[in-house]
Amino acid sequence: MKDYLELSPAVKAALLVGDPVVALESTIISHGMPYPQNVETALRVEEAVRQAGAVPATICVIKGKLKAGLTADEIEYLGKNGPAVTKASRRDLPVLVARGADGATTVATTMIIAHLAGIQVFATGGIGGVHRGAETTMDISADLEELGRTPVMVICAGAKAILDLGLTLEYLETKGVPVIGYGTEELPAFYTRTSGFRVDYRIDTPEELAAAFRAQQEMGLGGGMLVTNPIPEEYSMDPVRINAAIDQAVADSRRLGIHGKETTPYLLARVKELTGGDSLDANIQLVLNNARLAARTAAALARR
Ligand code: PSU
Ligand code: MN
Repeated sequence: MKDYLELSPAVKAALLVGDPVVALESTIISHGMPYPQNVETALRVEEAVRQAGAVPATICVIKGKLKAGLTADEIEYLGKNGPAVTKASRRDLPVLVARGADGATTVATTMIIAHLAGIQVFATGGIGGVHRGAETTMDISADLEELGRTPVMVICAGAKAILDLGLTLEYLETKGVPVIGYGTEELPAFYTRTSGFRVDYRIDTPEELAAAFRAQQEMGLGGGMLVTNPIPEEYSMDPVRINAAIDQAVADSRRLGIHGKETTPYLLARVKELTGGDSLDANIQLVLNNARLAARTAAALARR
């Protein structure tokens, strides 16, 4: 498997000596935000990781290679081509790699590649989950299965209410994935700090996050850990407004018969359209916030 992997010089050097590294995903660049804000954000997030004392490893598939650590040109390429780049989840990897093709990695695929590279901490915006209506569509993101099997800590701002948050938590419980609230008892809902659902545990420091992850792995439990970090108060959105936009987006996707891998990108883009630029600003700020926490947690894990 290592033959398929290509690390940037900075990532390789850091991993070799045990310095902290933070994985970052690329579907958020290609499918999660419009150009050029996607590229600007990806570069700012990398800088935030560096400022907080870790090496950023943005992950994607380029010409069939599983890459950890991208150049600014590679990030520009992913951002500029946007949805024309294949959104690559676990099931997409075999054919993309065999063809020498490109792919933007989802949370699931980023976890796979991070683990292969030896990276334990990964920061993103929101994860995929159980979609509303999944009891008939069976639309459940491969991100949840990956959290159940791959030993990477994923730091996000919770999940968007485009999903069924209650069912998403049930699924994670079944898979044995600890859901941690960073400084909160409540699951944050991406744009808002609250959702009405409780997390499993509240943890207040990067050191305790690191200790819990270390215990999970040393006991041989395997699987990942989900850390949900609420959006900073000053950037959080009005729940009534954002939830109205989300309900509208879900109704539109049903009317249009959107399904499969198109569902999440459609909903993300539609919510953005319906809320103007505000949701994009919130999105950018929460990713930066997660990147900083991930860097501090990776540093705590490296300090043992
Ligand atoms: N949710 C967001 N922003 C995102 C995604 C989800 O708020 O960018 C992306 C992530 O890459 C995630 C993927 O892993 O969508 C999930 O897609 P699906 O639901 O098709 O598994
Ligand atoms: Mn799906």
